[in-house]
Amino acid sequence: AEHTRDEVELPPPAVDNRLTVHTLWPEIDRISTEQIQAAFEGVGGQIGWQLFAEEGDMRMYRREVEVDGMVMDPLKAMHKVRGVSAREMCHYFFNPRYRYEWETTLENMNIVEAISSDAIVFHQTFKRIWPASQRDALFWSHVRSAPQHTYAVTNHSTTNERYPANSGACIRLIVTVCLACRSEWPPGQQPSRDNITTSIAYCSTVNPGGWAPAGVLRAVYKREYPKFLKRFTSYVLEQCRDKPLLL
Ligand code: 16C
Repeated sequence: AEHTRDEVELPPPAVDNRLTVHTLWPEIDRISTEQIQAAFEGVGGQIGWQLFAEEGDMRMYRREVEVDGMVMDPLKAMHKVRGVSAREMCHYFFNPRYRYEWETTLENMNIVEAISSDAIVFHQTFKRIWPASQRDALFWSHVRSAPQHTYAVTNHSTTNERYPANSGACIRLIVTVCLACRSEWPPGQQPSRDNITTSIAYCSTVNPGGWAPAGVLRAVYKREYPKFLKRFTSYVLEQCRDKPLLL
């Protein structure tokens, strides 16, 4: 059968062999496993999580954490989307081809190393937040499948000799992000665009890496995280419209 270009680039159902022989593999495997597990743990009953945004099925919580006066508030968001699969959601989040189309904080993105079909190292510069210095990030990104129709992308900061931190105009921020998605459909039915529901758990911790005013930073993320999740989910819905469901 003919394979569409999208189909051959979908997140693979099993870990790519080229990744398991890479020096980063033990770290990528450990952090991805931890992040995916934590992503689906609820925020209810856990002390310190505050709801700060709610719209339809989307809920966003944060914990206020400051280290030496720097805001490092962890974020946890839950959402539900009908009509797309977990694998499709993760495909659009992981694949750099689509990033400029949904990522509004981005100024520039470079591929530092294409490790495998399921792992890439990225260097990104972000739009400047006045009055702070511009930020950049260097991180690996890994997409994998997990039991119960789950796919997840984990992004975690790393280092690279060719991209030294704080050497130019940018301050290097440190990031750990996980987008975990799980699909469900009514028991006994065939999954289709009409009956599939995907639950999304998005967790993010950003260490600004250097001084940034706490008030400005909190105001920016309260606006930008909801904007990102709404924009990204509607982008994926739009991309998948009239295409066959890929599980
Ligand atoms: O997860 C997201 N995107 C992925 C692909 O790009 C990847 C990115 C992670 C980096 C997230 C840090 C973004 C910092 C941006 C700073 C500039 C924002 C300017 C916006 C004003 C127009 O995993 C989606 C990421 C959604 C990000 C929402 C914004 C979070 C702000 C957190 C505060 C950062 C401290 C900056 C210190 C000045």
